Amino acid sequence: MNLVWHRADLRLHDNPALGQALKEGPVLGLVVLDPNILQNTSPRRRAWFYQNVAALREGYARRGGVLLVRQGLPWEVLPQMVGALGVKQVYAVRNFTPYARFRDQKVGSVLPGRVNWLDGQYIHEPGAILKPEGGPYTVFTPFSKRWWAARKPVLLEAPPHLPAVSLPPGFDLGVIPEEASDVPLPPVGEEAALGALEVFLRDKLPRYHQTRDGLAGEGVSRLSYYFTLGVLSPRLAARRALQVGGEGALKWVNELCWRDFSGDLLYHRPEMLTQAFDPRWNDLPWNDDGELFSAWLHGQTGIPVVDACMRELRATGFLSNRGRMVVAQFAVKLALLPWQKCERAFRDLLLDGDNASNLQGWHWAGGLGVDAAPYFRVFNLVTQAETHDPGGAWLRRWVPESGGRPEPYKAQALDLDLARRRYLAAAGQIAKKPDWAARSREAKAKSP
Ligand code: FAD
Ligand code: IRF
Repeated sequence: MNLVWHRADLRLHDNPALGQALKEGPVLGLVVLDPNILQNTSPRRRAWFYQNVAALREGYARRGGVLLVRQGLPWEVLPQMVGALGVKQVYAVRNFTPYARFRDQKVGSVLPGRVNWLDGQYIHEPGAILKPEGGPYTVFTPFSKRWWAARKPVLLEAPPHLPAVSLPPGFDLGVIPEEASDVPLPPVGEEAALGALEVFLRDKLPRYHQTRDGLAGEGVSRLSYYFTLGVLSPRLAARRALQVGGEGALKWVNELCWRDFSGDLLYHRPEMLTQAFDPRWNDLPWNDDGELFSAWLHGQTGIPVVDACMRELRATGFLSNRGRMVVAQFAVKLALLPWQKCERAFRDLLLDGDNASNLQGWHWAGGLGVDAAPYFRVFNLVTQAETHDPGGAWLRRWVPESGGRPEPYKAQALDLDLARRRYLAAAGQIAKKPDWAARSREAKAKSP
């Protein structure tokens, strides 16, 4: 008997860990409810995780299989399960966050020779796309050129049936906790995700390149919360989009490339969890103002576009990419709030909250050194709303006090002109300093 340990791959379709395990014989699925992860997240996100685990269990059951669930530290739970069930081998899809690598290294060391790591969380896994001369990319466009040119992985079908397994009599399958979410959750499970993918491809993909930037998030797929938990295979999604084809498809798959780029950045530079990607930006004059932070977080700054974004996010667990850029840039460049605190609070509100993508988004929007975004680009918060919510229907919906107008609807929590000047003065000084960290990395990459 072999074990498939599901983590950020809550799916049976295109699951290389399951595919490999099935070649060897009967399999049992396992999810370990890990207190290190679950105690560090919000109720809405726990609820989303639990419900997708329950859907995976149903998927196993429908095919004649079993998904076990246990609570505890993986490096304690897995050896117990291996012992109790006479498991020969464990199969898992590789993950890449700093915690995942710590955890998986520990599990590997308590089960030597028994854990098999497979690719499948990304289209091209972190570490796979390197510069011709070696070393990771820090700028998206050259990364993406190489990414597009790389041979794409072979996809796997969901198995129609799973071989029967016999468990010791009375063996506990394990309970999946129930937790109330403070926002309505999207339909759960891989069938729902695959269905939503097809609807998106049919209705929105053809015009995606023109509509993706709207603040209301109407032209986009809203599949991110499935990708984050691996309920939907990004490899399959990209393949289906390219089969449909057209300019929209190329743009959309390029966004999945951004997802891979995010994973790659964090993999090579785990210090971006707490430090600016370009450490010179650590020296911005940060302002840990509790009142301003709270006004930002609760959508009470008086600036309609910022408040609409944060209120929508609080109420739904989702926000458009444009909206995310606006509120992150406001928090970092204008409010100079400690970005680590904002990134964390923001992630807890997102159903799709993902370490790597969220960090990349914050570093990028905040001008902290990811990609080539110039520091001096600071959004005008009125024109952002006018351009990306023409007519103001989205603003009116989330900030009725604004009447749909992009100008401040009450005294602002921050004087924007002053803030902009303060940021540009400080950033201008920083940008003049030599980038020693980048030079030393380049020197290291070049040295034989
Ligand atoms: P679509 O436009 O339909 O794109 C398809 C998929 O591509 C997305 O589902 C997502 O997996 C990926 N993708 C799209 N844009 C990006 C991007 N810029 N970076 C990485 N992947 C991308 N995305 C997350 O999944 N989790 C996060 O925690 C997260 N935090 C962000 C924070 C900030 C400050 C910013 C600017 C962006 C963040 N993003 C995050 C990226 C992006 O905003 C969302 O992935 C996207 O808005 C989700 O909507 P969608 O599924 O409709 O995307
Ligand atoms: N993975 C697990 O193995 N166990 C858990 O309890 C997990 N809980 C999660 C909760 C939420 C809100 C998300 C993801 C998980 N995951 C859990 C998947 C993790 O992303 C994955 O384990 C990753 O490797 C952790 I969103 O770094």
